Amino acid sequence: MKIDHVTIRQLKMRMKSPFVTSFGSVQEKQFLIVEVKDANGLAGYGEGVAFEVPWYTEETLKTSLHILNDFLIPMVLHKEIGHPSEVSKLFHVIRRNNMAKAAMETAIWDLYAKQNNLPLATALGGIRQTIEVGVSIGIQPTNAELYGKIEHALNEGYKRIKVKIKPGLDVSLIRAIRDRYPDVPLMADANSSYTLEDMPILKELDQYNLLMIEQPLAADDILEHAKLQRQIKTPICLDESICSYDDAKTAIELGSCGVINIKYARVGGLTEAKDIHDLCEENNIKVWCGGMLEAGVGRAHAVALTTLSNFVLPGDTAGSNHYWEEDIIEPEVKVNAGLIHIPQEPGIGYRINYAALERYTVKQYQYR
Ligand code: OSB
Ligand code: MG
Repeated sequence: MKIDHVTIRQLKMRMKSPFVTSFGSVQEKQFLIVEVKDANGLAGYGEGVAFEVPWYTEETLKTSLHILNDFLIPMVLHKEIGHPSEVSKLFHVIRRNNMAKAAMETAIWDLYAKQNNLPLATALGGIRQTIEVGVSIGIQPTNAELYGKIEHALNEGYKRIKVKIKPGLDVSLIRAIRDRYPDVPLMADANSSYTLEDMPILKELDQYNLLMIEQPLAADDILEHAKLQRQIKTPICLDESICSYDDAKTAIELGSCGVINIKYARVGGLTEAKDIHDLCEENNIKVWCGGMLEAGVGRAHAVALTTLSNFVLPGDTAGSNHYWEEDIIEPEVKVNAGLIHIPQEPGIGYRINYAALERYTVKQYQYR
């Protein structure tokens, strides 16, 4: 396949409410949509999900634009690409910058699937017609507001609740939630806010029957997570620590986790995500699909990825209406009784809502 034309759009969309974690808050979200077109005008889409501030990983919206503009686009424009799985190898000469890479790599996967008249899920080797979905609830100003969000999510049918914790907002919060909802499938995400010094607090969480605790320690603490996992019963799920297949291999060998949250954007694209998925499957490590507060294009890629066989736990792929008044795809991603039905149309399976896309675009760059 050959790419004849690339368009990068920078979008600004306002979320229904701010999303707050241990590292910061987002409501006005700026992100990128990459469009790749072949000579026939067929288009594939990817989303660049880096935030404006480098708190989750070192990338930002601006570094993504720089890496795409100066390095990644020249590597693919007018070049012969055999298969989308070759793109991540091509990008190996550029270190890290995984979200920029994923924005381009996923767009190429979408185009490839459309050229071959296949749903992306099928092109990736997916086996599911429906996927199970949970929600991730950010830190709330009050417990009453948190309960309101939990109840809303449960009424909508979401299959598990993830809440954010941080030092000072942990044991008492989880205890309060457990008292109110004794049987809800519940997990906590610390977004790297603890150290091994906090072992007593993390041990105390063991009594609340959490499905897992996500990323308690720093991103580069793979060894420390192994030490922690030996001391606590609750399975550790790694998020920020796993940026590549090699990270996953190290974590598995050291016994740093029982679960991995796979985000294709954090690992550089769908091919690397699939490789990590396969490695986990061989090693009996369960995986689920994480989210980056994506709009529809990014969500669609996450939904397709989740159809692979070892995505056995509900993911963070909440429906479009969870975050947005209006999404940039049609139909929007819909969650019914906690399930998303996988679209059967070629590629990501959702059409672009061009009117909405244009309305949210604040900058646009063309490459021919
Ligand atoms: O840690 O999983 C995380 C959002 C932004 C950055 C990091 C994380 C999250 C989420 C939200 O938890 C997941 C989503 O619904 O997209
Ligand atoms: Mg996380």
